[in-house]
This record gives sequence, structure tokens and C-alpha cells, in this order.
Amino acid sequence: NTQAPWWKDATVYQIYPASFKDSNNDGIGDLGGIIESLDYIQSLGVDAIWVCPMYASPQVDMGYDISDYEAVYPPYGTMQDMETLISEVHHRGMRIILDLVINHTSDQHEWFKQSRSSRDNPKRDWYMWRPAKYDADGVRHPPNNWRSNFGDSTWQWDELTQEYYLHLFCPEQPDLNWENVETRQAIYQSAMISWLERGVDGFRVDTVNMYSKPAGLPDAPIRDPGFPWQDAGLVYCNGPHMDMYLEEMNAILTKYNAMSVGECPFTPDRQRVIDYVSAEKRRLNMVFQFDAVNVGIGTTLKFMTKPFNYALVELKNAIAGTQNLLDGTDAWTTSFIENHDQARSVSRFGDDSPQWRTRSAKMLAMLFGCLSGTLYLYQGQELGMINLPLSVPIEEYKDVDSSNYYREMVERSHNDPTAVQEAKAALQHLARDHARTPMQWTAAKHAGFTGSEAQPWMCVNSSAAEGINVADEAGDDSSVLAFWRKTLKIRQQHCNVLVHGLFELVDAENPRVFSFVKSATHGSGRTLVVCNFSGSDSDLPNYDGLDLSAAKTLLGNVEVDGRYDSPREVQYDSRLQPWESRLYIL
Ligand code: TEU
Ligand code: CA
Repeated sequence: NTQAPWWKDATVYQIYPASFKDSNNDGIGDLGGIIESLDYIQSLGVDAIWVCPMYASPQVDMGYDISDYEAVYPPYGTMQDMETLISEVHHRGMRIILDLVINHTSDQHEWFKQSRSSRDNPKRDWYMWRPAKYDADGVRHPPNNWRSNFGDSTWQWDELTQEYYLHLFCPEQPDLNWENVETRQAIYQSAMISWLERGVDGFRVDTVNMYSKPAGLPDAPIRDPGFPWQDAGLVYCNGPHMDMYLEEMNAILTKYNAMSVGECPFTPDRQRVIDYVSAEKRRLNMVFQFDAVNVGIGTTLKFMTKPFNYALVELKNAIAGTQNLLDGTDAWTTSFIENHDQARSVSRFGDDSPQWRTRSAKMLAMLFGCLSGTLYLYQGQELGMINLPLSVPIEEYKDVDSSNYYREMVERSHNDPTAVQEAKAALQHLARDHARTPMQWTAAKHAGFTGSEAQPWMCVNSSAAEGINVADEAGDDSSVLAFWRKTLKIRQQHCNVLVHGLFELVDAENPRVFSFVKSATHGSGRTLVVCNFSGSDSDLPNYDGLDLSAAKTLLGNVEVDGRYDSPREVQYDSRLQPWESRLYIL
């Protein structure tokens, strides 16, 4: 039984630099702000930070459009600041991972500038250029019908050289051509090795399963009839050379003893996922699957949302699917429900009204804090931060994904007021912007994110003034923040079960109560987590073969005798209060 690697037991705290902490009052978060907050971060009980892209970038997609992998975006700071950040993190015994965005670059990257300059430029083949198709009437069409992740065609016509280039995201994010070995070597050197040499401990690998495209770039099936561009994720992800590319990358990572967590959308096939993350295969350490965060999103367009109330069983199955990667395999998994691409979990899966916000946020903390795999916590999630309210005008939404969707809905409906209202409501529910409002540090102006005279780059959620902020929550033992700290402590104390244990849904069809058992694979230990996903009382289920009469609770989100935590013998009520959750040790 060998020692598990550090990243298995770790909790990773994700930081979005623009919105975390502004140290020089220009309204934009920065590296200095992260450095000065490291003690706070460590006090949560986390082991590592993941810093979203802080590289040189025109910021069309908030830094996921990189123009130079080896330079820092000046408003965030300097290379010297990065070196300070890395050493300050290490000084505290923590780890730091960076975002590795290498499916595409910015169109302002030197490589692309050269590639687009002429058809015979030596870097022409570093990107995915294709000739146009012409129909019988001589009208020009792109090579296929793929819809980009941000709407519209994935192909951009280039007047100068009279060809299309591929971009799975914005037109300003051209896809690199991974088939070219020289390109791959340049990517590895510039984006990976240069940072591993500076001491980073690993990478969160953006869109990791999109590097290898399917031969012939075939059309996607038509799911949105009447519109030219079709969702193609299932077509362009997981292409034929993925394994080889990942093995090349892994060889570099291994040399530096660095970890990897890949973002793995559009991969319903369990065996495909296991083949990415099996320890023996040496490709990736783990991946983020999208099953849980996609519960409740639309089937044709992601913002065409359906209400969550009917989807608890779907959420259970989604989570079970990612948890069960561990069953009988040497694979590893992740637990997360928020990141910079997701709306706030308490607004989506809990109840963000003043009455139930705290309790339902704690319930979600318990649920995801008790799942196996490496746990990821997104900035502000530890406070139970919530979505912007509907009263915030659409102009405050800064994300290109949101503005493109809104514009498309206005166009499709010819500005029909009902359709436009619906589009806005959908964005209020699901937009990525809700994760990107500034971190709420205090109840003061701008939530203490930046100086009171400054103008924050994105609007601050007014809930900061209503108690959802670090200062207020730190002084309150019944806060969401205090609960996350307790949860992370208990997770560590019982890591055999809570981090490494096998997951089993119990009472799986119950549409209101989410219950699961975890069992240690080595050593002993069994726990039961019960979550009432409902604003009314529910019965504590009668579990076949589980006797709770002698079971103690390790943690609960409803106060009993003035306390929430610590094992006790109290016989719990067989009624679950609204949004109540309990962690039993069996
Ligand atoms: O996201 C890739 C991804 O697959 C999505 O979840 C994406 O956010 C969604 O399709 C948008 O509707 C990654 C990054 O996390 C994201 O922030 C970037 O925008 C994207 O890659 C492009 O680099
Ligand atoms: Ca700043």
C-alpha cells in the first residue's frame, strides 16, 4: 500500500485573478491581491490553489485567449509577481497549479500572426486552415456545420489568404494544429516547460479532449433544425490521437513530478474517461466531467434552461457516474460544483433567498465535501455567494458567451419582448458572469474587493452588504464559511472514507432526498450523507439494511442543542427540516 500522491487528498481552491482581490485600486484583481490573501486561503483548510489564466492576452475570453504563454497580463502584475506568488505558496506548504490553455491561442499570438500572413508561411500549418466549399450557385460555405461554443460557425473566413480557419470558441481563439509535431513541441516548451521550470506543481488543462480532431472533420447531426450551425462537441472531442498527445504531455509532467487535471466535456462513455485517468495508462491524473454542472441546462442551446426542481434524480445519477469511476479501476475522479464557467451553485441547486441561502449552501458544501476524488472549491463558494439578481441590467454581463447568446436570441425572435425577457432570465440563472463578480471580502463599498474610489471592472453583487462576505462570515460560527472549514477538517480526518471511499446511492429514486453511503476500501469506515433538496420537511428515508438507531452524526447543517458539529449520541428527528443535511458515521 504505497503512499497516495499529494493531489489525491488535496482540496484545491480556484482563483479567478480579475475578480479575486485588487491590490492597487485600478478595479482589476491582480497577483498582488492573491499574494496578500494567501493566509486567508490557507485558513480554509485547502492544500493548493489553481490560478485561472494570468498570461498576456487581449482578454476576448478573459485570458483563455493567450497571446504569449511566457508573459504575464500587465494589469495582473509581472513575472516577478508570479515568482513571488509561487514561492509564497510553497513557503506555506501549499501547491500552485496554472491553467494550461493549448487547444487554441489568441489570434494576437505571434504564431497565428505568422500563420495567417501567407499560405506559404512556415507556421501556416500550425493552425487549422481549410478551403471554402462552394455550392451550385457559387456561394461560399465553411468546411462543415459545426457550431462554436460561443454560437455561430466554428470557421472564420480570412480575406487575405482566402481560406477558413477553425475556432471551436471565439474567432479570436484559433485552434492549434496538433497534428504538426513541431507545433506540439513549441506548445510544450512555451506553455508547459517554461512554467514547470519556474516551479509550478501542475496544470488544470483546458478543453483537454479537443486537441485531436476527427479525420475529415465531418458534419455534426442536425439537432437545431432551421439553423446552419449545429452542436458538434460529440464529433470534435476525443479524436483519434488524444492518447498519444496526452502521453507526450505526461512524460513532461512526470519529469517535474507535476499533476494534471483535464477538462473533459462531451464524453458520455465511461470507458473513454477511465482510459484518460487510469493510473497505469499515465495520461492525466484526473478530469472534470460536466455531468453534474450540466443538470438543468438546455438540450439544444445550453441557456435554454429547465427548472431544477424536477431534476434531483438526474443530479444523483450524474454524480454517481463520476464517483463510480473508482469502482474496480485504478482511475481517479474529482468533486466540484462551481468554477468560473458556472453560475453559483446555491442559486442553481439550492435556494438563494434570505430564508434558506445559508442552510442550502451548507447542504451543498456537505454533499460535495463528502464525495470521493480531489475536491475543487471555487472562490466565493466558501461564502455561499449567489447569482446577480434579475434587476441587474444585461449590460452588466461581461462574458462573451452571455452577450453572444443574448444577441442571438434577439435576432432569432426579431426582438420579441417575451423571448428577450426569457433570454435574460436564462442568463440570470446560468450565465458564467455570476461566478465572475468580484469576491466579497467585506460589507463596505465594492465589497472590499477594490478601493472605495475605484471602479470595479465588473459589478459587485449587492449581497455583499447583506452579510455574504468574508469579514462577516469569519466572525460567525453559523456561517457558510465556518461550515466549509468544518467540512474540510472532517474530510481530512476521515479521508479513507470521504476522499477515497466507494460511493453508493441509496434510496436512489427519492425525488426530494439525496442519500449516499461511502465505504472505505482499505481500513474501516462507512458514512451516510442525507440531503433534503426541498424547502419543506421531508421524511428521513427508511433505508433497506441500514440501522440509524445507533449511528452518530459527524456534521449537520441544522443546529441541535446549540451545536452543529462533533459526534454526538442525540437521536435525530426522523423528519428532515427544509434543506437539512446530515453526515452519519455508521
Ligand atoms: O471551457 C471549455 C468548455 O468546454 C465549456 O464549459 C465552456 O465554458 C462552455 O462551452 C461555454 O459555453 C474552457 C474554459 O473553462 C472557459 O472559460 C473558456 O472560455 C474555454 O475553455 C475556452 O478556452
Ligand atoms: Ca489591480
